[in-house]
Amino acid sequence: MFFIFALSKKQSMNKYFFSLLLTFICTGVLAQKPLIGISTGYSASENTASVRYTYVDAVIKAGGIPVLLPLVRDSLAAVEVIERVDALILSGGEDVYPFLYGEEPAGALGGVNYVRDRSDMWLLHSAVNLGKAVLGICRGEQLINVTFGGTLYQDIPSQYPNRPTVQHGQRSSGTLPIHHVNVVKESHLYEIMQQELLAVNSFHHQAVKDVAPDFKIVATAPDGVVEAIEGFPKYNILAVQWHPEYFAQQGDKQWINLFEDLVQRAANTVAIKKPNIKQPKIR
Ligand SMILES: [Mn+2]
Repeated sequence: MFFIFALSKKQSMNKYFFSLLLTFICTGVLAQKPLIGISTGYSASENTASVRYTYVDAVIKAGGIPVLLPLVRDSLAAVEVIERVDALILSGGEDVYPFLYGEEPAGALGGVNYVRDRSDMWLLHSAVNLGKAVLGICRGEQLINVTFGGTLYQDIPSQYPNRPTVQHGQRSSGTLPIHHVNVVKESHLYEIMQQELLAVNSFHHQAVKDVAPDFKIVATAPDGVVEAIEGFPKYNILAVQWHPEYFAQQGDKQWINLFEDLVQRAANTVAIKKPNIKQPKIR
């Protein structure tokens, strides 16, 4: 608008129209910054929706606009929300409800939040149907695996074969990497990170057991625990077991790249006609 007001009366109409055109082009460029929806945690007892600020800052640093998504209570609400964002981050949180992958609860199962499981599954289902890019983080990764037909270890320390040899439930700050992961070289994750060995943080006691059809394991911890899965080329989904947003918030360029990848994938939406995905059905 400054250009328009700065015009003197002596300037020709051509210049006026040129300035107007420039304003529209600038506005158009700014409008292309993608909206990145972030699923939030839900507390029934506190009546709140919330998410750690690390996610918000990571998206901003990657050039996206973070949009916090509160719980959706039906599939239609999920479609309405996902239609308006360009990509979805499924954030961390509670254990996934074991009935969703056909198991009875193990003794060491942590707290579950079925209302949130259902909401996240509807959001994911909508994102896949509408061809929106997805990044799953921690619980988000586990929920993606379960939604597409995979299973989980409900509790690594008591269920993982031969016992895990590295600490997955770290007791130090999330800004400190606590174990390494080996990245599969033929993977989208490797294309982003350009490294076969990554140092990551770890705040989980559950992990992927059977990987969902059409997904592949793209990173594992030294003890073999699954640390990342992806659904390319069928699904526009990358999911990691660690919390890259802590490192991105600190300004670590390599980890900001992971969120920039989501921002880039957000611009490339292709609708998939018949997703092979389960609807949550619990009685
Ligand atoms: Mn871990």
